[in-house]
Amino acid sequence: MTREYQAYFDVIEQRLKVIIPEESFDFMPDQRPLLLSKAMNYSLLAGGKRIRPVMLLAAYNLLKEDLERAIPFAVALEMIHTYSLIHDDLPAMDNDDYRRGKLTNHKVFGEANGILAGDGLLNLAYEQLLMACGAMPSPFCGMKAAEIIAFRAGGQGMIGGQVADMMQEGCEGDEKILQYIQRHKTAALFMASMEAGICLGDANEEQKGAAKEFGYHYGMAFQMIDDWLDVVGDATLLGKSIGKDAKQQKLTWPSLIGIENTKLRAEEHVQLAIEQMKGFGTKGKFFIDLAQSTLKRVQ
Ligand code: GRG
Repeated sequence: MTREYQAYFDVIEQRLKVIIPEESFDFMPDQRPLLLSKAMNYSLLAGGKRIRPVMLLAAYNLLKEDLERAIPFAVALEMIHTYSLIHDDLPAMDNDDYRRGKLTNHKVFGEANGILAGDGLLNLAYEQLLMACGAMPSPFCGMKAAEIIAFRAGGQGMIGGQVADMMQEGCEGDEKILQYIQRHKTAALFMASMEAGICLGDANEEQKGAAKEFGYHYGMAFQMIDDWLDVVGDATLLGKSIGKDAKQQKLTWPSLIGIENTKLRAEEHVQLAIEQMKGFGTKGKFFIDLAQSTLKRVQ
């Protein structure tokens, strides 16, 4: 973790730790039951890398210095990501026992509470976004950033990618289908990080386009490396089970083009991501290092 990444990471952690207080509010009006707060915090505070919110803050910092304005958007994005992991791990989806090095949410709290903890995080994310927009002197850019996050997380984004991924299990796929799945299931939230962050920084159209493309190429490389690690990674180091893609007959890059070509393709996406940072001068270095670091996981 670079010093800059650590600084963004700390800001996110501090905010996430206090957002869902674990007090005994059972049966008090307008309060969450303690069980729900615990289930939401269990996954939210389970030690994620916080890449998406870090990217959102760093994208904002490409253009603006203060961070405060962007923090609620970053926090909301991490909540959406965490809800998607909780739901993805459910028996009806990927049926996983471990996530972030711990038992999955439904393994600890039961399936129904797992679903509801995910729902709770998703709703809290939108509450945060709306509150942040409401507090802005001129909310237009906040509303645009919130719209981007909603779009990329929704049916034309992450949820669509997840549905396509499940539709494809056990079927013979091709590159077009796999591109669709990974652009939406994985890259969409990275695109949201970059687009929302830069939008909050009052970017021009060219800057918005470059940030979006960075998110896309970074996300594609990220998922390719994830697929690669699912074949040859170490479950203890990754904090999750491996070999699941093959067992579930998932359409992945290693299954379609082979393990070596997957790595080469990831390298191409990293290169394309880095090129997007040309217009940002020395400020783009954070993202260049970030893109290069994805490949270090397979070296
Ligand atoms: C349930 C709507 C819905 C969507 C699920 C996120 C997702 C879509 C599925 C999770 C499984 C998966 C392989 C997703 C691809 C993205 C990915 C590798 C997520 C893990 O992200 P990291 O590595 O995790 O950033 P941490 O724990 O560090 O946050």
